[in-house]
Amino acid sequence: MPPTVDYSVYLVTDSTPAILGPGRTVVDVVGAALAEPEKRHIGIVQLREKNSDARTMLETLAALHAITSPAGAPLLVNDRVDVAVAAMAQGHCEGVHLGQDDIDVPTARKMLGADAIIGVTASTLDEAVTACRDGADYLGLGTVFATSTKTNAKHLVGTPGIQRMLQALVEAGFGHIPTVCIGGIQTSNARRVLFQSGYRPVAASTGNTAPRAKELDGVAVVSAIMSAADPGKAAAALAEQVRLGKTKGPTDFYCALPPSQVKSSSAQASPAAVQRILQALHETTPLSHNMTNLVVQNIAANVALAVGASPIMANSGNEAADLARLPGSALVVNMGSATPKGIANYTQAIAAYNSAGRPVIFDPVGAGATATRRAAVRDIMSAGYLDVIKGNEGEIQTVYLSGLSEDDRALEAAEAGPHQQQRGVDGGNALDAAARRRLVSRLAAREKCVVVLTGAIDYVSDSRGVRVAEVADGHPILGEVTGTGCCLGTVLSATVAAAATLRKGDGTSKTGDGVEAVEEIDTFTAVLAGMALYERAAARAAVLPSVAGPGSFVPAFLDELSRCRRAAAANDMSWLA
Ligand code: 3NM
Ligand code: MG
Repeated sequence: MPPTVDYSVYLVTDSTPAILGPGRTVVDVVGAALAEPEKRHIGIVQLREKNSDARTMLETLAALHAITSPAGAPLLVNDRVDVAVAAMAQGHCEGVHLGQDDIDVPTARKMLGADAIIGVTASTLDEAVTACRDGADYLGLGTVFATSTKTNAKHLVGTPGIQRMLQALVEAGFGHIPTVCIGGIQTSNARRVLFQSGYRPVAASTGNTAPRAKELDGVAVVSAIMSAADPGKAAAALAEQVRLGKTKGPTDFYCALPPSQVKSSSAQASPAAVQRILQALHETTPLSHNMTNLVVQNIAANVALAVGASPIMANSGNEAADLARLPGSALVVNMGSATPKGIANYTQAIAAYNSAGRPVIFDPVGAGATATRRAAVRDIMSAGYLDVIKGNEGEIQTVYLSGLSEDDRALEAAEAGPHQQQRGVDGGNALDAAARRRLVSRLAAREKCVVVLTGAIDYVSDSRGVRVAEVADGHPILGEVTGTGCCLGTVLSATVAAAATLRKGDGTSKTGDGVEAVEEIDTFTAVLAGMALYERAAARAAVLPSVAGPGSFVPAFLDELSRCRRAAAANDMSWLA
């Protein structure tokens, strides 16, 4: 039997100068990375040399084993079963890692014996399940994100692809086989990658026997450690992010209800919870950082002020790190005027907010309209964790389809009807109520974030895809003023940021007036609170005697937003009735 391994941080070496940097060797860097063996930040090491001869590899393995062995980390060799056989005979190696073009697992097992660790890289469901059937001890799943370390990466699978592979393993009876993911994993994204990749079946919707959940056991990295100025510090930081990803997910993700208690039907925020969140908003004045389109800058800033937030309209990604550090800040990425430079700014800002643990609201404006925008959606979706995705039917459908494999897309098309080519930023109206519910729930469960599909009735799913709320408030006049959809994103940034201030570091609620239950203050509830304020204010303003049409509606709407928020802060919720 191979030894038990801690796969949390799996170091894969690379000796190319571009990765290693000047004046250092692989042995130097591995030595620095494992410098604190008692802390065991790295559980396993793989020597990966694509252009080295066997004799040199054996020498390097001997030098590495003198470091890895005292640290309790097994040492594997990439691709080369022949080198592994020789190194194991010398006592300098514990196994091999095989790609799909290398010697097959059963043959490698015969060559290396039952105690060798044999790992396999898998990019598809088939490869993953087959490797387990063949007797692989663990799997490396990827490529997760584009990486300059492996330039010939064939399949970029993203976190949804990892999730599907974990599901396939569970369903094939291989839920016990450890897995790591590889490709573009850094300290900045490890936490949310661990969280988003996890397969967590929705027990409530599958009936009697709940299938088992499966999480990644860890991450495999090259550049995150091999290129780090201080490899020991990098290993420690990465180990900490993996630990947090396994236990808590992204900082702002919070859903306290166990699956057995959540309702699969409608859910609404209680007036007490809405009041508590709006009061927190009023008292803390969270920063709403908008990276938004040219059309709505002014009205979105005014809406932010009206609901009690502090708006900053800043489209440069360079500013994001400073803004993300401010207490209570939240980011809105609205891709309405997306340009290639703009998209690079968005992804930079998303990474900064993810690192700071602050919420991100994504508004995929006009997502399906052009090939450029569809590409932008893919770039943004792979840039980081998005706490809330808000859009109309066409936009949400585009986001959903963009994360599916070709096969799954065909299945979806057969089930839900063909995806319409989106015209401009119009909503699209192909789906009935049941299909809209299913869409928000599936996208939310896959991305593990709150999803809002706006329309005459809005559908809001919690981040498990279990609770789907319907919001049927608002007024048709909102459709006669430009930017009212975008402004909802700004309001949601304010309420989600305010809700975060009501949570303690461990994610549970600070006790508040009238709201005892911790589940009341999750991101889902914060979104429902924002929508309640926005739509009720619109409905109230639209029927005022002073409002004769869209022109006079706008100032009345701003007044009502401000009035309702101030009333909530003063414990008066009569406006919501
Ligand atoms: N294998 P970095 S991606 C070695 O997809 C390797 O199988 C991959 O490097 C796969 O951590 C990869 O620097 C490179 O992105 C990972
Ligand atoms: Mg290989």
